[in-house]
Parts: sequence; C-alpha cells; structure tokens
Amino acid sequence: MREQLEALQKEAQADLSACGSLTALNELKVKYLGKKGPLTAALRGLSGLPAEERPRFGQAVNSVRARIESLLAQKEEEISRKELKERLLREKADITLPGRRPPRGRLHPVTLVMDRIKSIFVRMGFAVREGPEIENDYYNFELLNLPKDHPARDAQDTFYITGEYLLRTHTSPVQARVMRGNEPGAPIRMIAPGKVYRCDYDATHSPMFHQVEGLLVDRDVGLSDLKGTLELFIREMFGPETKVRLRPSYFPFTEPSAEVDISCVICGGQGCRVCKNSGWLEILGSGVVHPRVLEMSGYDSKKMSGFAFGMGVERIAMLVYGIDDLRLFFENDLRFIRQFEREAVL
Ligand code: 2NM
Repeated sequence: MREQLEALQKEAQADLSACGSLTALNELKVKYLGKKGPLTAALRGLSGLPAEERPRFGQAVNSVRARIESLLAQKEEEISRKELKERLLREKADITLPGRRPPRGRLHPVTLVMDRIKSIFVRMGFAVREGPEIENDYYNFELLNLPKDHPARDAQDTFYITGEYLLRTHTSPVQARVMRGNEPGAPIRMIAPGKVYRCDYDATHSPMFHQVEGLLVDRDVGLSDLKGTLELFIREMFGPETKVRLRPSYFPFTEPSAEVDISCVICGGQGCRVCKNSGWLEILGSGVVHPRVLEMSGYDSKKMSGFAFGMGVERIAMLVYGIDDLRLFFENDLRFIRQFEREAVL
C-alpha cells in the first residue's frame, strides 16, 4: 500500500512537470483528486483494513493528497504567469500609430445667430443680462402693463405651472428685474437673450423659441434713438444696403409702438414669395417704454425715458440662412444642422 502511494505521488509529479496549459492542469486535478480518482478510492478502501492500521494509512493518503494539491497550486500559478507574459508580449500596443481624430461638434444655427446679435449690441455698449425661465405672473405680465384680461395671459397661450408661476412668454421680465435691482434712476443699456415659451406649434411657431429683447433708459431718450440703434443693428446683421421701415403698431409696454421691417433679403425689395410680394419683411417689435412700466419698476418717468425692442431669433435665422420651416431647428437632423458654419464674431 505504502509503495502504491509513493508511486502515485511520483506519477503525479511527472504528469505535472510535463503539463503546459491550464486546461491540461484541470484534467490532472480531476484525474488525481476527483471523486473517481485513486486517492478517493484509497480512502474508501480504508474500511477493509484492520482497525489499528487505519489511522496511519489515512494520514499517509491525506499527506499525499496535500502534496499533490500544493503541486497543482504551484503549477497553476506558474502557468498563469507564463500565459500572462505571453499575452502582454502578443498584445503590445504600437503607440506610434496615428490617432483617431475625434469628431468635431459645431454650433446650432440658432446659437450662431444669437451670438451675432449679442455681439452687435455688445459693441454698441449694451450689457447682456439673463433671468429665470420660470417666472411669476407679476414679473411676466403685471410689471409690463399687461392687464388681467389680456389674451396673452390666457392659459391658451401661456404654459402655467401653477396659478402664479409660468414659463416666461418673453424675456421682458429680465428688464423689469434689472430696473428694480438697479440703484434708483440709474441709466440702462441692456439686452436680454434667452428661451421663451408659448403654446403654439406650426411652420412659423414653436412652443420654445429664442428671443433677444433690448432696453435703453436714460434722460431724453426717444424714437429717433430707437430708430438709429435698430438701423445700425440691421445693417450689421443683414448688410449695409438693407432698408429699414418703422410701422405704427401696439404693445402694452410701449407707447408709441412700432413694427420694424427690412427690405426683403431674398429679392432686395422687388417682391417675391418670401415677402409675399410686398418687398418688406417684419423682423422685430419696438417702442418707447410706457411711462407706467418705468414707474412700476422704480423709475421717474418725468426725468427718464427709454426705448425697448424684441425679436425672435429663429425668425432672424430663417431670413439669414433662407430657411422656410422653423421646425427644422428643433428636429436635430444632423444633415440640416451640420450645414451652418461659424463666421467671425467680434
Ligand atoms: C417687444 C416689443 C416692444 C419690450 C419692452 C420691455 C420693457 F421691459 F422695457 F418693458 N422689454 N421689451 C418690448 C417692446 C418687446 O417685443 C416684440
């Protein structure tokens, strides 16, 4: 029996030193230590021995088993190390290969036009001011002289969050916030760019769109200042040949009020499909700030006056790029969105 165990251990040692892979090693593990292996059989045979020989033989079997187990573990470690080393050699990266160029993003056409509008006004000394998109009734309507029964306040046109809170329908509340946050009577020259929200969706209206509004308040500001400022803006935006026309209009926050038209950017004023044969395109609303709006936000309308204007950025972008459906701006079709290149700004 003892000789058989010794022979078994020798055989196992020989098998193991010849073994070269983890798969083969696993087979050896089953062969020597498995349920059908010689050591299990030897332990089972224990019952056939005289009682006084059992402990010594059992110990001998267990010690051979322990020896084989430790040889197996050693070998497994050795083979794993070897395989890892080979893999590392095989998979060496060539760091001299040229890199992959990361895809470059570009700016959305609305952002491009927004940046140009901002840049033109910044060069005229206007400060860029921002405010919350969630407003309350007081800032969005009340301070802008929109009476309680004004149709713009209707839930049909405005996204209400509660009876009091809503998504701003224009950026004018930013102007009201600036007027009220200023030292009393301080002059203002600002624009308020940003997102605004109205319940509307078709080829020319989106429930979210972008606006730039402007406000200038100082002593002796009038319609001529408004006209000069907007003419300068328009010629920068659409080219020096562009003609400008003010048409009487109505807004609750300005008096007098005017729509501003430009000569058609498509036909130059001859008349075409885009300008509906009139030769003119409406691009913004404006006016002399209503004294009540100034007073409500802490300005003395006898000492100070101002002009204000507002434009839809998508509409301007449509004219600049010759786009006929505003929904294209929001569908995020890369074939459309990739077509716009940034021109130099500032
Ligand atoms: C427009 C047209 C006319 C406007 C007025 C004000 C404020 F705050 F001063 F009252 N902000 N923006 C205004 C005036 C906006 O958008 C078509």
